[in-house]
Amino acid sequence: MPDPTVEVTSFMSTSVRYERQGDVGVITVDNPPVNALSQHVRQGLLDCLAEGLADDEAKALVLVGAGRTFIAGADIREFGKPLAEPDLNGVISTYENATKPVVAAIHGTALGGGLEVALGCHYRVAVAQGKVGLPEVKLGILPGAGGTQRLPRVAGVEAAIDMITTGKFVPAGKALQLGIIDAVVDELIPGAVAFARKLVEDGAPLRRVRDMDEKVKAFDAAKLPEIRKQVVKAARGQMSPVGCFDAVAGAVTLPFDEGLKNEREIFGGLMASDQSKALRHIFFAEREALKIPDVPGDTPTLPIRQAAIIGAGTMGGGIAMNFANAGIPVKVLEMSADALERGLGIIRANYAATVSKGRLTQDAMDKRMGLIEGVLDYDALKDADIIIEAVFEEMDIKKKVFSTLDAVAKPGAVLASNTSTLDIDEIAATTSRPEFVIGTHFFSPANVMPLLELVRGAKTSYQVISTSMKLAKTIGKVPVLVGNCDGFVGNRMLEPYVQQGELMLVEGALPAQVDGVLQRWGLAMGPFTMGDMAGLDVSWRIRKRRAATRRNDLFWPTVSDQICEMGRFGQKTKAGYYLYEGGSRTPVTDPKIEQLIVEASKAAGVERREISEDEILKRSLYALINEGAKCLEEGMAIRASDIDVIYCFGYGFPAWRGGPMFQADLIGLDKVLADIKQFHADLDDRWKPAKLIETLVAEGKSFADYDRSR
Ligand code: 3H9
Repeated sequence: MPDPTVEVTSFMSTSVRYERQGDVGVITVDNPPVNALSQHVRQGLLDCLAEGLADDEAKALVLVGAGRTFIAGADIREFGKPLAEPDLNGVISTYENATKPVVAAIHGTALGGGLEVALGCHYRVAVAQGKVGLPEVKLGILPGAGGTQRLPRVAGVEAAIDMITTGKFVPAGKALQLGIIDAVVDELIPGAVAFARKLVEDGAPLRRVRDMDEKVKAFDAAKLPEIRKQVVKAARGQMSPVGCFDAVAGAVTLPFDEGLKNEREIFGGLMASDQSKALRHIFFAEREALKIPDVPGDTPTLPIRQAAIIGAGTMGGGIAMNFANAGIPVKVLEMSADALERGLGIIRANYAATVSKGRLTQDAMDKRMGLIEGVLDYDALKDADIIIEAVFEEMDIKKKVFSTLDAVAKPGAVLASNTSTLDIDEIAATTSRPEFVIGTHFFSPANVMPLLELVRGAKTSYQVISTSMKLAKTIGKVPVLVGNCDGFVGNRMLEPYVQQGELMLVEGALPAQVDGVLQRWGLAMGPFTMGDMAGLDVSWRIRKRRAATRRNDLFWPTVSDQICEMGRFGQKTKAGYYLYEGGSRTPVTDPKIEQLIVEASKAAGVERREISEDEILKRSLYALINEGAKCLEEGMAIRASDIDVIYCFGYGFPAWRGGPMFQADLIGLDKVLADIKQFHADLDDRWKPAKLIETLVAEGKSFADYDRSR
């Protein structure tokens, strides 16, 4: 039913409309799902403003978003093509120069171009749950519609640099303190309309942010070089934070219009960069991964009101924290009171560390701890809607746990195994309900790492898949559904990658050299630093398990085994490939290990040679790509972009490189294939090219084409 108090004067655009509430005109952007600023919205904003200004009954105007949010930014789908008129900067300056007061009314998230539009309004109000932010940096660009010039004018230069170079969101209360908004209102439209009316009554000025330069003038420009250094360091090769900084610095050093021009120039360079393409790819890939082709989007999900975790070790504890953080009560089962107390103690210490850094209040910590209940008896799990087993990675132990669970868990409970390599069907077969069994491969530390590989067994039901995907989002994870094979997708790909690292050591490289090349390229860490962090004993155990079935015609390097035989398992034993003295996490080169590597070359009869940076990079990256292609052709990954999500969210692959499969397309699959073939000829059969790559190259296609065809 239309509201009789609202006078609808006309509908000029289907996505932006103008209505009047008494003496205040309301412009509503209605472009689901997030009111992005598509071309028709930009045009609608201009048309409705013109109508509001021409409406003699309207003394002031309010701009609001329909549905769940204010405007969440430019329409990212329009990027990469020539932008159609009207241009957003023009729309914003038209609002800024309007002859009646315009108030932006914010709920949900006012992001990117959305916040820039709000900053073009004369005043801004928000509901308490509203948030604002300029997250363009995460898409490899900068706020290109005046955000880098207007935000420092309202929030101050340091706060603006922080927000714009990190993309962090700021809640309404903080936004008010910073001066980004002018008031927090209880009810969105009534509050904004009342605020607008009061402006008219008070004869408040048409305040243009571009003219508000007290805060930028008060800032000491001499501080800029030092802040820039910090931004460059934190960016670790990503260009957009630095571009963002340089544009904000322009707000300090240049007059407004020149600052805008400077912003525009940097924006153009960033928008055209491969980094921005990569980051936009990952933005959409993360969302695409939620869509499972054969599982209907409207599959009903099971309610998850009570969770349970088996095992209070590092993994179990981290997983439990995810549930508590999301407000879901969780029971943690251990076999002895001592182990349980130790596990709960670690959780408590983790939370306390966050409190001490000021990132969590004591009250919130107490609430979260209150949601975690330690138990010692399987019987206590009988009410749980999901039970995640996080015990030792050994098939026999997991099987025992699952047959016990089958007897205890209520009908309809999801039974999940947190395994990183084991066969989920073999585990499911120990229960009478394999359709309720799914693999949940969390990454360590489980309370921090965003990726969750969900492993689909042969019999896992649609409902369990849908429930698990939804639950993963609820607990703040980035889920990717993968098939059931040894190592699933992420770890399966990691194996040939790490093997190339180990082979290169025997051929002539050293750990710090390999790690250094990959880190400089942007990876969070190279294979040896990563092995030391994860624990070298983990892969040692897996290698032993597979020793009987591995190919005898290939050379298998033994350096890692020898290091493990010395009792050096990495960071946890203060020594692995590197030394970690005094509990430090910084790897220090150990001449003993370098000697061991040189000896290993001798023992293998290999004459050590100089291994170039290019070779290290290609052999590492192409090992991932070739195995990734095999995962795709076997259907273990649904799409190439899912693999990119796995690598960027779980393995420290820089999002601004877009993931290994995106890199393959960027380099050109034909070039990648030619190099793989060369490695195959020069090195060994590990480099047999994946059939899918050969087929795609023969058809002149890329991984992205392959994704689109499915
Ligand atoms: C910008 O503004 C540049 C300007 O400075 C300068 C211009 C000159 N465009 O995330 P969700 C889609 S750059 C197009 O699942 P949530 C998304 O793909 C932009 N589409 O929802 C998904 O589609 P599908 C700066 C967009 O509730 C659907 O909406 N802004 C856009 O979990 C639902 O999304 C940003 O970077 C968009 N801007 O989270 C904000 N945004 O259903 C980016 C979303 O087909 N967006 N979609 O898969 C977000 O951070 C989150 O989407 C948001 C909602 C927090 C808004």
